Amino acid sequence: MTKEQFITQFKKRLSEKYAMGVEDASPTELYNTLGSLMHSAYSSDRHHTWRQYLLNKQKQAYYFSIEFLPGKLMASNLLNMDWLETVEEGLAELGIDLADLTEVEQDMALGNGGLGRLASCFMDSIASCGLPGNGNGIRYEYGLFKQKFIDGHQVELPDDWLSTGNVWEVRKDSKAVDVCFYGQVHLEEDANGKLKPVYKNQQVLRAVPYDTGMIGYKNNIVNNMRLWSVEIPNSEESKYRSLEERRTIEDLTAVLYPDDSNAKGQMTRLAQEYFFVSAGIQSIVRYYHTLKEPIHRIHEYVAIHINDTHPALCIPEFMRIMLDEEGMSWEEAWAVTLKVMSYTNHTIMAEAMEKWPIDMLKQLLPRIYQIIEEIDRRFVEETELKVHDRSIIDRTRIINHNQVHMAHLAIIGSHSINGVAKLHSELLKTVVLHDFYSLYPARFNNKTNGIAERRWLQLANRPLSSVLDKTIGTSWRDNPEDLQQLLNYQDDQKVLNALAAAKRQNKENLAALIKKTQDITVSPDAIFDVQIKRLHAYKRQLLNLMHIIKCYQDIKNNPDSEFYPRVFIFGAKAAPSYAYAKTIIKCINETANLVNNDPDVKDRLKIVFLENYNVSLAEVIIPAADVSEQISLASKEASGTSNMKLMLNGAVTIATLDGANIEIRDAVGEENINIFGITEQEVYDYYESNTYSAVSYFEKDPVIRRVLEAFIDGTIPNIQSEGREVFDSLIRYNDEFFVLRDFESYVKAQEKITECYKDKRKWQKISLINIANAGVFSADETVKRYADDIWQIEPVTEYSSKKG
Ligand code: T68
Repeated sequence: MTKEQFITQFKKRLSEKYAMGVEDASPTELYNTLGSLMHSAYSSDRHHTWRQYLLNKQKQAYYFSIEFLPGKLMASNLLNMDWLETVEEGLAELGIDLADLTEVEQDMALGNGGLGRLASCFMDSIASCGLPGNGNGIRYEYGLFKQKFIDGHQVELPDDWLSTGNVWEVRKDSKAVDVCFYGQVHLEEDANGKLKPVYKNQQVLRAVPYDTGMIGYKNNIVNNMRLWSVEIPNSEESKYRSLEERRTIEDLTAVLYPDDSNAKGQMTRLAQEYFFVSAGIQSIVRYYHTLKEPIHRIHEYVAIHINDTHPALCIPEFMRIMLDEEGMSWEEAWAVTLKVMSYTNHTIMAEAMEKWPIDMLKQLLPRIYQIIEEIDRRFVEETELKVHDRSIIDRTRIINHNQVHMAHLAIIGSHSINGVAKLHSELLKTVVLHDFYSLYPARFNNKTNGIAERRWLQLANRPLSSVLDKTIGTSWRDNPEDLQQLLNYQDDQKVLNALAAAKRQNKENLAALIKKTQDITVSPDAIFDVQIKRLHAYKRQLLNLMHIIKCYQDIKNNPDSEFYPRVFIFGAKAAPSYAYAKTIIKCINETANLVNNDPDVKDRLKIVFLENYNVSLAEVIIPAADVSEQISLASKEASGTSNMKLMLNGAVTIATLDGANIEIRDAVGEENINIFGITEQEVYDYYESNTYSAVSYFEKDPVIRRVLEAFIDGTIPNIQSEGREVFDSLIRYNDEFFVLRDFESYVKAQEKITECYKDKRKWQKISLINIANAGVFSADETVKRYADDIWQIEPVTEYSSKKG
């Protein structure tokens, strides 16, 4: 498409849609016009992709995830369609700035953090690699809450993201399916002597799919992300007489549970899980039948991926359909289920491991519960023959202590179980899932996470992208590993200066946003030190805050001493019922108030906690970061992905040896990253010996004492109860995440960073080395490994007649 063609089509579409010319149209109208033009353009590719998969009878993967976090889609769709430049120039000619239109789009925030964003990076990469893979999830009417700070406290407001419409989705009424809950079930013999379930008093709900095209990068492939929404089926209308009754049904897909630490709203959450699982699997099986292949070969055409345990009901639901609807024997059904299913674990935190009370599962999903019971019974029977020590059965079976263990179900029913970084996958084998590893060693594997480098570099950081193009050519845009070529320029002052200038531009951009949204003035000359991730005790935002307080106290004690200016930037949401996380937010905000307004500080220290951290904000923060804070307690962060995004954008990492930080260190070399803190082995040694004493650090280290006293002695105003809570968590409750243990080495690593930053040339070189080595973390590579090792799917080749 030429620029002229675009302009003509754009004006025509605007006139058809709104009966208007460009001069009269609002940004929203212009945005909708462009969106609808794009949608029409990629729809034929989408149809074509689908036809190819069908005609080739291509094996397809389905990524089941209770969260997707795509952010905004306009710019990334334009990039992947190869329209970006043409559209930008065409719009400019009409006096329109594309950036003003993308402002209109609301973030699609159907996830909490890493897990949901990973799912969306994978969607982009799967399509971009030409792989037949689709997403399956829930179309929440409200996204993750909008975060506001009132008096320093987090307040949650609804995120009504659909209020302005959604140009990318297509409602597919013809593909709706019924999903059943509650009632009673018993088995009866049919005419052939087979046992069949007979149901009474079921609640039938309608699952309606909304499909969003997942556009591959310049390859004309468009896959599908299918999100399900609940409705009351026509046949059931008469049952729900009051608005209130209807509302309880419709609430099923209303909100995303932002909570992974607390058991509130359990029944709805469980119903949500079954709802999207059942709808997704029914639609897959229905599609499979159009291929006219025998049902016992379904694993040759379908791979289902269980993203964390939330979709683990895929296993009994798939069994149900194979048994009750396809008439398979248990053995046949189990054999195909195992081959179809695979599972990724994203956490070692025990409290995030899902368990459901038996009574609840039985009541909500009686048939599914029967099937889980039988899976459990057979697992016990089979395992008894394999092991000497019976206690392993108690630790691994699905149903135990009145609860159903979803991770156990996912592991027992999947042929592949992977962790998300090398260390994490090792810990799964040796500690967290060790019993399962001893039973099924061949199922365990690692797939280190990756990021969509198109979004996180090409789109988010155009100044850097243009320096890269000029220095190493443009091949890195297709093949991020080519960023390695930048290593040839590590001593080239001109290139280093150009990189520094790009960083400067991004910092000015962020500084402007900080001024606009928080009314805080920050200088781009300062070090921009960034910690962006969900707020959680194990991620240790508190360690960061303690270091900031130490810096503040140093300045106060010695106001004329030299202190290199730093801006500490936070972005984080706390789960609404996670009180401690909210306490930390309050403490950071009140410290910010104190420090930012203290004349003694003379602007050398600034603290900015950006409200409502989300994908769009990340796209502004990450390119501007100098320092990347990856400071979780070793062993606790499964992988992390902001660590990869920040490195790709030239930030220098300060990190513990946790998650993918270890692989980042291996990629850049010890001297180009700042490692501190105890190792995962030391953490486990402490657990074993029970010798950690937080209070001893408080007693023997005057710096720690001074910092902690600031929480309770009024130094930081307005945190009477919060400051006490933090103090107690460390001293009274012995500092669960070893913050005091790591404090001294963290401070030293921070001092090293400041010294290094002062040596501009050295810093720029380290930054370059980080960019150059970030290519290995491309999600394209990650999904190719999933495709080869787990899903056994292949990229499309035009109408190959592989399967006749
Ligand atoms: C994250 N997990 C990991 N979970 O914490 C992070 N959990 O290390 C990793 O990089 C990322 O997954 C991708 O693998 C999550 O984000 C959740 O958000 C979550 C939500 C509900 C329940 C449990």
